[in-house]
Amino acid sequence: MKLFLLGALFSCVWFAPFATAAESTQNPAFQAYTRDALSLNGEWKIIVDPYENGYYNYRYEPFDQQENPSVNAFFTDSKQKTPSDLIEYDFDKADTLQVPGDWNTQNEKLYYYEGSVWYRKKFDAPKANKSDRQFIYFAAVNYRADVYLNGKKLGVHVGGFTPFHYEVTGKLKSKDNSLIIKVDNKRHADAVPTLNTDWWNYGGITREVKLLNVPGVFIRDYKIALTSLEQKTVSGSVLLDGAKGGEKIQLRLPELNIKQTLTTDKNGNATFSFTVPDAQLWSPENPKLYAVQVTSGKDKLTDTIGLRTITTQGKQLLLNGKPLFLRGISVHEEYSAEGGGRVKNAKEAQALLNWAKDLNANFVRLAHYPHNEDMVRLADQMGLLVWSEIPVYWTINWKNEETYKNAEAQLTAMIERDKNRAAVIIWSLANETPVSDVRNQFLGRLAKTARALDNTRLLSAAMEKHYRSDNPNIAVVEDPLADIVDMVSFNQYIGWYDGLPEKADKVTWEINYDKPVFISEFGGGARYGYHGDVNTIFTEEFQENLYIKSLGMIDKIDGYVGTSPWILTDFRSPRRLLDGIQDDFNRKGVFSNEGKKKKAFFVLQSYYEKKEQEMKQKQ
Ligand code: GCB
Repeated sequence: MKLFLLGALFSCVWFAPFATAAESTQNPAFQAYTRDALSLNGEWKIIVDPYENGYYNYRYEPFDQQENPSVNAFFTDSKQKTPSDLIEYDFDKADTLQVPGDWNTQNEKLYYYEGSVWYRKKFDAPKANKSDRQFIYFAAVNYRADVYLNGKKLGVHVGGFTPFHYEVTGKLKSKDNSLIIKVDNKRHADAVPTLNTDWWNYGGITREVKLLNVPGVFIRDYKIALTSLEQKTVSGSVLLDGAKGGEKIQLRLPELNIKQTLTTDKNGNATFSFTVPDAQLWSPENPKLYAVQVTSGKDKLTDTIGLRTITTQGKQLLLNGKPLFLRGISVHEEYSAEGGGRVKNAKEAQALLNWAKDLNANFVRLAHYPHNEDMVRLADQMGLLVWSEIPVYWTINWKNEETYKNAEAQLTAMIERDKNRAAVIIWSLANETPVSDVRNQFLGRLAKTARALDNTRLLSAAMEKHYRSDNPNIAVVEDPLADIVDMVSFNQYIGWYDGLPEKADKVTWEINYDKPVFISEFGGGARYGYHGDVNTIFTEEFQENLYIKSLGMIDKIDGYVGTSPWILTDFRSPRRLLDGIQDDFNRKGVFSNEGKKKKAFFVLQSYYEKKEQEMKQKQ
């Protein structure tokens, strides 16, 4: 009896509405992008299940905690054996959705849906050697994924924008495997992000799914960076999974004539360091990438990497030791030009980055969560510097340790995935979070984690301004977080939420940190094609004037090293309900959601052309 009670108590804790950190899968880094794999993208069967009928029995106990789960547990993927069997679902007859993809823009009935949808994919396992190992890899599922293979649970993952994987060695059948995911995008107060955001909560398997086949001992991860600009030293490490120690690894950068043989320690780890005196450094002007080949035993991993350093010196930002000005633009991972929502392939990512290039940008702030890997890899190729952030946005339950663990897991997964991308120069910890002791501690802990994982990049966070109490025309940025980060970044909306654009003529700034200053957001809304005078809100002229005034103001800020105005394109938000103007879109894009240029686009474009010339003259 006691045992039973204990069990009941345990299952209450276990089935909190959002997965606890302990429940959520631990996800050690896994460099999977360039590996050959069986794609599990394409058409998936789906069952929309708002009451989670396929998950809980009528006593609201999860089926997957029962020894003999009912055939009505959806993950059993059951079929009638006799005509009298009562089975109340049938994946074979169910509707379908495309993966990758959000469900909201694929099916009208799901436009506003927040809840659970079951996804099923059937596949045959590819032929493999006996000693090989298999992994199912998800590039991202928003927000919670309960994953089952052939009726057995593989695990739970929370967090909508980072990759995770499960080893399935020995769990695959040669034919007709059933992979089932319950995807749940309900929002929760204790989650990251929390209930309130200014973007659409797109649900679904939003990024690719694949089955990887690797040798018993394989290259799980590697890290490489230019660690000394003066000596041109490149260093890093390789991690073998399944290793005992003493394994040999070959590391090659053929174009630089680098051939190194490394030996693993007992944890399968091997470090390296060498100099590349003749290497070209990566920069927006010359985004030079070098091929890297890592081989060990039967395994081989290939990649391309850029070599550069990013540092600060007082108020200066330095790329490869030279002053850098960030001609930026903020970007949501959304491509609505062809009706779609979340970016679902490299072509859409490329379209967004091409628009940024058209602005003459050299920098994209990928807001407000880690974007897909295509985006970051394309930025590497196109010479666009990147700010990457986690969805620690507005209000977060700072006091809850589970919330902290969740944020830390997302930060870790973001850094682990993109640590070899030269384009990424900044990890951002948070956006517009109200100052308090608990928040400072929370973000302080995140900063420590980020620095321990990666000491070759800068840390920042989008902070806020206030006005001096004795002078309403002096804006101040003062935040304990500014002491922790490398670049003082803040969002400000003078001319939109804060007075009319003319106000920018009067305001001056007090930012007392010996650090570079970056304006991570400013902007205002305009409906493409809506015209009027500069004081008519939501017209292109209003937005154009706001850009002229804002750029004039921020240009005078001491230590100013760049900006990423809000935002590249109009994007869907449930907070933007004004009929005829917003129609569910935040209209602050310099492009419309169809990719049409508003007047403000041209203001920013010519400002960036001017800035580029100024920087060239200085060098
Ligand atoms: C902000 C937020 C951003 C919003 C934007 C707005 O400060 O960081 O997520 O979308 O303002 O449009 O209000």
